[in-house]
Amino acid sequence: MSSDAPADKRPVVLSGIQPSGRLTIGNYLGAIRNWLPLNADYDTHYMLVDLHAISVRQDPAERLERCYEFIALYLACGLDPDKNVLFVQSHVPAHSQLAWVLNCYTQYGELSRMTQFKDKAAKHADNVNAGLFCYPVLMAADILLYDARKVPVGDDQRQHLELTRTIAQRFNRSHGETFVVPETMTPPIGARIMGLQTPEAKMSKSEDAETNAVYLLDEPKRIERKIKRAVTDMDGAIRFDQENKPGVSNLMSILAACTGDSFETIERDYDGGGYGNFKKAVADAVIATLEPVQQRYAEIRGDEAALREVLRDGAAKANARAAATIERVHHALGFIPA
Ligand code: ATP
Ligand code: LTN
Repeated sequence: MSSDAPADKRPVVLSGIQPSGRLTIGNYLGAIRNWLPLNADYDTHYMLVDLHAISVRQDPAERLERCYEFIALYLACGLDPDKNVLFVQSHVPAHSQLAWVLNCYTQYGELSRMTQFKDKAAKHADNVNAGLFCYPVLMAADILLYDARKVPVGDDQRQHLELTRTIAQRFNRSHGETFVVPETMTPPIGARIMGLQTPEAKMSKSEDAETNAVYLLDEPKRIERKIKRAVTDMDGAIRFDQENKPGVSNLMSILAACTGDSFETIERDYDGGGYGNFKKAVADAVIATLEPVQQRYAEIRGDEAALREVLRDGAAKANARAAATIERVHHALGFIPA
């Protein structure tokens, strides 16, 4: 380990979200909210992965707006910059530097098997760029740069985490212990939120029709309308059964995640009362959960200078740790010290 390794000895947690689309209650209930308590036991790092986001085309003015919006939402959701390192990927050049090195330790065949690549390549057939293909290598660099032990992500990212472990182990075998081999940290049960119109598929921030997702900044009336129109079924029972009643089960998951109630309690309270009554309760719970976030957002988003100050501070901490890793890697590779 380098002599300028940081003083905080707690294990590192690291995660990130791409500034694509708009943050949904899936991102909040499945990711950001679960990040909040981790700083009690871990040295937590949360990023906005803007370098990843350019693998899909987006208007730069729109991207800039999204980046500010996402960072303001991180803060509004309760991520305290005094207790967590909050930063933007492009502010730390070491991500791109390490990604190149790791590209040379990743096989073409391995990247060809990534299901996210196959999905995104099919969706963006006119722009299957090398960045989209090498996306998991940049993600491995994000994680290995900070010696992260735990990476909280949803199921969809498991395959990328496995590849990160493979790359780290391969490098360590060739050059001696250089990287910490990270583990996935899975969110609690019930934190996988499905689409309101397509409850068989996860609610997604960038691919969905407006009515399929509840966005963190949706107004209460809009939230109520979307939940009222959510797909259910014909039998009228409020019962958790993902296979046969995916719509009702998803609404139950949302309600449980917002209120902390168990599925048994929800069934007892709402079964027999009709879907209209149940949906009203779900909408009220979502609105009440988002209200404080929306209020804080309105205060925070207006002050871009303060947001940039937070990011400068986060980048300084991240850069210090990342630079130490790059030095270690370059030494392991036999590069002349700069
Ligand atoms: P995109 O549509 O841009 O691919 P996404 O909505 O799938 O985005 P990501 O940026 O891929 O979001 O994921 C950010 C984090 O939110 C990840 O940890 C992911 O597991 C989590 N997440 C995303 N969607 C959901 C969901 N519907 N339910 C629970 N967690 C989710
Ligand atoms: N690929 C992830 C986002 C991501 C990430 C990371 C998550 C990029 N770098 C590092 C955890 C750790 C996604 O699509 N959700």
